[in-house]
Amino acid sequence: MSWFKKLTAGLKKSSNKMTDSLSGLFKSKKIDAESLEDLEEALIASDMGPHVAAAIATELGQVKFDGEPDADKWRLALAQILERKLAPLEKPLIADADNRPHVILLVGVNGSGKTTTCGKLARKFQDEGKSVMLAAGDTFRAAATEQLQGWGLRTDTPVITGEAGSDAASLAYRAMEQAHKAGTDVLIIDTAGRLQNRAELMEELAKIHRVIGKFDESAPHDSIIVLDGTVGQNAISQTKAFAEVASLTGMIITKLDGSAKGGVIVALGDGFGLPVHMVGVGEGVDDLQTFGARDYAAALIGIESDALTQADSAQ
Ligand SMILES: Nc1nc2c(ncn2[C@@H]2O[C@H](COP(=O)(O)OP(=O)(O)OP(=O)(O)O)[C@@H](O)[C@H]2O)c(=O)[nH]1
Ligand SMILES: [Mg+2]
Repeated sequence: MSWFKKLTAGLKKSSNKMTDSLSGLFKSKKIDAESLEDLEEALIASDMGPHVAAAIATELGQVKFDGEPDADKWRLALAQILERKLAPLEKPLIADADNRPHVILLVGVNGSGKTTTCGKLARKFQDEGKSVMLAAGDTFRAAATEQLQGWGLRTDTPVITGEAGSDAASLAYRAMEQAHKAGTDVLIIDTAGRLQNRAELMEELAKIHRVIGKFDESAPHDSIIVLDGTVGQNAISQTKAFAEVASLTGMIITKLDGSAKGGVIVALGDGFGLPVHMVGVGEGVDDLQTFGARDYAAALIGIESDALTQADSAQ
């Protein structure tokens, strides 16, 4: 299955919910206050947040159509608005060859998909011809190290590990030394999942950050929060909390295959000024894709991405 098909299939729960509640609106030839309110509710239900949903509904109400609007025209107009909102979030994850190594730190709450994303990222950079090293910075559980070692085997990537219960910051430092010595292009550091309200665990993250910076003051070059795309608005408070301690530079949103809350990306884009580097659409090593506003907007509304490209070139 192509990545776009996977994303569209994955976001079906989101787009169905939206088109269901929009069907009344899409049938009508003109938009009245009531149908705009329905639209707003549908957007909120997909987890865009009330503020963004209201802005989008207002914008759609002001669209001027050539001739009579029909369901397809409404849908396209909405997708265009979403694409414009999402476009500033696009920023591919690039490993700078001047960094030896380029260090990527992955943080987030328990189970958001950090370890899996480490494995997928290793594959991505290897596909680009870069050498990669993984660091098992989740030293809380022995099973976490084994899980990352599994990804190391699958992707043929060396994994730096420490004893269970050992200091995660020292491990990160050691991993940087080894990656530097080996001339590795990219070092990806996994960390233990932590709830944002556990102050001592959040402080540990700040320490990992500081220690990495001692080896190379420009590192970590990317400090990325991995967010579970099915949690909806909770992703907002997670990002807020992690941004403070981990100097976040970007986001990766996982589990968008099968999320009814795919609109949350629109809300995340509104609040933090952080880009969405990539999105996860499955558990396999290749199920990680660079985020594209056009594809995402189309998938969220359940139309073909080509429809947006054609509309764009027709203007
Ligand atoms: N469907 C789907 N599942 C995913 C995706 N990314 C991760 N998962 C699954 O989510 C579960 C948790 O993933 P992990 O990578 O272990 O998450 P984590 O953030 O490392 O978890 P902790 O280390 O416990 O904090 C696993 O079952 C993964 O297979 C995705 O994009 N889609
Ligand atoms: Mg993990």
